[in-house]
Amino acid sequence: MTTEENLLRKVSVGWTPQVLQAMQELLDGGSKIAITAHRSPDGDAVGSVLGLFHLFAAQGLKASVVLPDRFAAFLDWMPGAASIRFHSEEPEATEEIIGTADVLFCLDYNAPDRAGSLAEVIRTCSAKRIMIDHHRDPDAFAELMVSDPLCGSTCELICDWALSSGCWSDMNLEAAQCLYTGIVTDTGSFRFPSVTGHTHAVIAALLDLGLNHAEVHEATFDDQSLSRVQLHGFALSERLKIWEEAGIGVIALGLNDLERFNYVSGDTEGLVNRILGIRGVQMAIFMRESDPGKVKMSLRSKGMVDVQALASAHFSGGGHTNAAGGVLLGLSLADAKAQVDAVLENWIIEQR
Ligand SMILES: [Mn+2]
Repeated sequence: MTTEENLLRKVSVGWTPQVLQAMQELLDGGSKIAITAHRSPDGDAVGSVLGLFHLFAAQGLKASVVLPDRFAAFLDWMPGAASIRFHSEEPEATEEIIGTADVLFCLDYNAPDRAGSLAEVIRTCSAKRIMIDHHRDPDAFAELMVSDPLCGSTCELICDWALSSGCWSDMNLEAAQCLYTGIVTDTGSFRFPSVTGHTHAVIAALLDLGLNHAEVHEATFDDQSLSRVQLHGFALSERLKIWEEAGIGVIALGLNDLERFNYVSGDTEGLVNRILGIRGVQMAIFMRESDPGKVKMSLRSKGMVDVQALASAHFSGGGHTNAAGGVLLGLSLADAKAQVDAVLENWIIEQR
């Protein structure tokens, strides 16, 4: 059995022959292709849109990549990043791209709302929508859906598409670097339960193509500003509240805290995982005042502790069992903290 045949046995069940054929038909015949991902794009969002972009390019297909807003600077190094257009910066031009597309790829999100300011044009455009995603409870907004909540990243699903559609030979180094980045970032560097033997087999195949994984890690993780590292130190030493018996840790940062450390978008990424790294902590919550009256939340957990349920019930959010996000609107940071405290007190009682 060749490596490729071996890899094929475990590709996501989302890639049925029917879906593969329907997608191929949409790509054939000079269709105008646009690729999108969710707002506040993370490594998996940027990695999957650019990975697909490079795979298409290798097949002679030109695609436009449009994101709702800019991603954090630690992803700027990714090949093709400079060709991405942002709705926050060019609203009319990017709506035109999506509005006139024949095929619209919706990557790493499963409801138009997750694409923020692009939601309306995604919902109303005449393009055939192809959703490729791994979040739970998808909206049925796309004509073609590849939804696999058991898969650790959208980038792995894109690798699976390359394998199952027979275009793995188009996997160039640019695509490999982008897809590797998304898999690494969405799996917490291969540590989350969603990682499978197949995940590692796909990574092995990318390495065999000549991918320099050490370079990717260095570019992605070892290029932090001093003020960002100091903000993390401050947050952990001055703003962390631990609920020792319940195994919960909460950090809340206000606009004044962020200003003090010259905060730029992405600077608090990973902070929630530092909380989860504390012995005995089962649930980690990070709160950030993003505007007056708006507090964004990141939740992480270990094992069976379901932060997705908590986020969707109380914080207008969602995600995965062990990683979720949410938001509190119309509250000062102090009031938001009080509300989170109340929710957690109830949650602790329910767990008894
Ligand atoms: Mn993802």
